Amino acid sequence: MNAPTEHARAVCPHDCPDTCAMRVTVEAGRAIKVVADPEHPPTQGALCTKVSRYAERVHHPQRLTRPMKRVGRKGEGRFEPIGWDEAFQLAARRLSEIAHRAPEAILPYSYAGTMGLIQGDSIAQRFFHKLGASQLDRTICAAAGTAGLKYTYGASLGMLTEFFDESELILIWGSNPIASNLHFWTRAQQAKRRGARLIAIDPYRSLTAEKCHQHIALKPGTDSALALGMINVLIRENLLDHAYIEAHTSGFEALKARALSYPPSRAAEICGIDERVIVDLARLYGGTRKAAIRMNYGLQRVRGGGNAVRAIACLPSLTGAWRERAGGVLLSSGGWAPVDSYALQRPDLMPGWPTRTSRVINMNGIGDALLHKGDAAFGPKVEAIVVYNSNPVAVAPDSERVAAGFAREDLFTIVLEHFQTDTADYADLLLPATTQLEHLDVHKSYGHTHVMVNLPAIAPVGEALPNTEIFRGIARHMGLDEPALFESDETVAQAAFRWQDRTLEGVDWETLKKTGWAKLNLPDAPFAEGGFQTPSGKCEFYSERLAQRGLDPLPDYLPPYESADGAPELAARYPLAMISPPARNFLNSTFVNIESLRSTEGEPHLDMHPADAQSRDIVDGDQVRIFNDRGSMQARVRVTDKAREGLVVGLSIWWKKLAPDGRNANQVTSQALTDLGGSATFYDCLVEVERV
Ligand SMILES: Nc1nc2c(c(=O)[nH]1)N[C@H]1C(S)=C(S)[C@@H](COP(=O)(O)OP(=O)(O)OC[C@H]3O[C@@H](n4cnc5c(=O)[nH]c(N)nc54)[C@H](O)[C@@H]3O)O[C@H]1N2
Ligand SMILES: Nc1nc2c(c(=O)[nH]1)N[C@H]1C(S)=C(S)[C@@H](COP(=O)(O)OP(=O)(O)OC[C@H]3O[C@@H](n4cnc5c(=O)[nH]c(N)nc54)[C@H](O)[C@@H]3O)O[C@H]1N2
Ligand code: SF4
Ligand SMILES: [Mo]
Repeated sequence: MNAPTEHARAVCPHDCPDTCAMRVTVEAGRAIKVVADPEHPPTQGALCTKVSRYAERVHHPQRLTRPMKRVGRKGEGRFEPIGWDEAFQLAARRLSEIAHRAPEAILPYSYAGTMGLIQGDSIAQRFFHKLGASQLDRTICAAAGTAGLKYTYGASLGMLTEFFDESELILIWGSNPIASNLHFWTRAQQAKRRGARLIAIDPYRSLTAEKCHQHIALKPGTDSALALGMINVLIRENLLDHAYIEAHTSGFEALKARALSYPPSRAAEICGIDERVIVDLARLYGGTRKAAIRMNYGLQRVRGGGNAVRAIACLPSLTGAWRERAGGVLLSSGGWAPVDSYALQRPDLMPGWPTRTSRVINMNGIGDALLHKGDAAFGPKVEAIVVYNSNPVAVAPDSERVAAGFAREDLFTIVLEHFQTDTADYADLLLPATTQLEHLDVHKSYGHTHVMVNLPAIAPVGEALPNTEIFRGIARHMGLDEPALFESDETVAQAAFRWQDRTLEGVDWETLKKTGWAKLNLPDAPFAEGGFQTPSGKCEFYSERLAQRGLDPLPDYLPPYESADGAPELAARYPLAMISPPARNFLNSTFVNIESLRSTEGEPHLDMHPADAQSRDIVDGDQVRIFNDRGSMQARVRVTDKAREGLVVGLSIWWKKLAPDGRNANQVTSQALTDLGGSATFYDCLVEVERV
């Protein structure tokens, strides 16, 4: 009895482009080991360090195992355990009362704690749609890039990741794959061994940039200028594939006119790099057949993020790199999978749908939204917030305001979590959710093109329940009788994909459950013969849809809100640009409470250029205060030229309560939104730094 058993069919649930397949070893009902599924090609036989420790996280002594209600003051984090029935009743009573009066005073808040389509946004969305609650615009991460791709290619589509190892040139642009896209990095290294040249484009000499042949350290938020400078050279030196441009793109003449106003000298000035670097880069790019670009979201967390992605996305259509399967651009492959969002989320359950839809609140403005008193323009004051799959008090920008919002005595807060996070401390009701090893889910990936199934390996830990079951419980106690709210996870899973789609030929739910994954049926070189998903079917250099919205139809450089170009007066007071990209051993704020991973990161650091340190009388190892008008945090300085002059880097996202000063980088980030998509601008942030 109880001999260890091996379960295949688990999927890493984290917000990571790699979406690994895992195998779980279970002994006496406990998961004792999680390893890579050796048979799943994209996983390449290895998980990252973080998720190799997944069993430690699942059975962590601090896992939430019982529902709890608040007994202390808001934010104090003191709770007492209650039964599920009482928890459901408390939730149902309060939500019913508000829903009856002002359904839009209820706000769901969630992101990608799990990327699973079932425990992500299925029953939860149906529930909030049925109530007529406000909707959340889920824009904290990728919305600018998503919009950039949509207006250029038609959807989140790109090169297939498996062909990067054949590339002759790879531009790793706004991406740090050693930390955040490990399985791509393995392929990039294979390409390198075959003679490919790797170039990192990043203001910071990241772990990845350090290992590339060349590192182009531009100023943050200036990528569109670099791309337009490259386009200028490609055009002037005729490094173009005219046949491809003619057949598969639209708006070339207009783009040409725009790019001619970005000679390399001007672009170099904007980017803070040498003119020569741009000319050489463009010549190399234009002269290489198998030229690939791995963009990632790091470059679009600034005001001009959408335009930057658009400008870069134009490059392979100008040179015809798309003709090669090892050429093109990959930012996200998420749009290839035939996910049936309508069936999963059922927007038709909204009262008055489709003519009347609910108020939409952009999650990047959650601080302001929670502090808004309500008026005709905004709608009713937010009276209840239900948080799942996210930790906004740590991850959302302008955190002083976020925390002040969550601290409101009159706000009813439900948090579904694995752990008592910074956000959980503010809950009125804290409900224990299952982890990926304890529930069913299905996945697509934004870094490869497989669809996958995750089957539960163990029973729920303690009294934890899947998100879906928690929402069903609340709905039942509210007396709702809409059948769509009570479908089983397996029924919902079967509706998650459009099985008739040609990309899923020969695959159905039963076979997918058995095999664990299926590779989408796609051509190796998706745009070799055009076939973009825009209204014109072309790669749209000029976007009619943007023009119709009164926006610039062509990609352009927009100075960051917080920069010497964008706000000279602010830059005089706060001269340092701060970015806070992911730490290798955390996944956003997940894993910060896992001791072994936190101890590897050590403590909050700030990387600072020697010249910037010297002029502030700061030496390596000093404790410093980082501040601007929004707030401040402390960190230990590492004086290093990894950060270009004028830039400081604080790898993130720390739990505030596990940082020595109880604060993190989002104390200083802003709620301002990007040009397209309404995305967050975490890396568009000016600060000053002083020794404490
Ligand atoms: N280990 C680990 N892996 C992760 C995550 C994690 O927290 N930890 N997070 C996951 C999530 S949610 C996401 S969205 C992805 C994010 O992964 P990436 O998209 O790779 O994004 P970032 O780490 O934000 O940024 C990558 C690089 O962009 C650089 N950068 C910052 N600003 C600019 C700019 O203006 N221009 C350019 N060219 N570069 C810039 C940063 O210095 C950084 O080295 O990773 C996922 N994977
Ligand atoms: N300063 C700064 N801030 C950033 C970023 C940055 O680079 N710098 N990156 C931004 C980006 S790209 C992103 S994507 C966001 C990420 O922000 P979030 O999506 O909030 O990601 P996490 O911090 O990982 O928090 C996810 C939470 O969901 C919980 N969770 C996981 N699975 C489940 C489940 O099945 N059920 C329930 N109920 N809970 C679950 C986890 O325990 C975890 O606490 O942060 C953003 N914030
Ligand atoms: S976090 Fe990314 S690399 Fe690590 S196991 Fe999950 S999918 Fe794979
Ligand atoms: Mo993200």
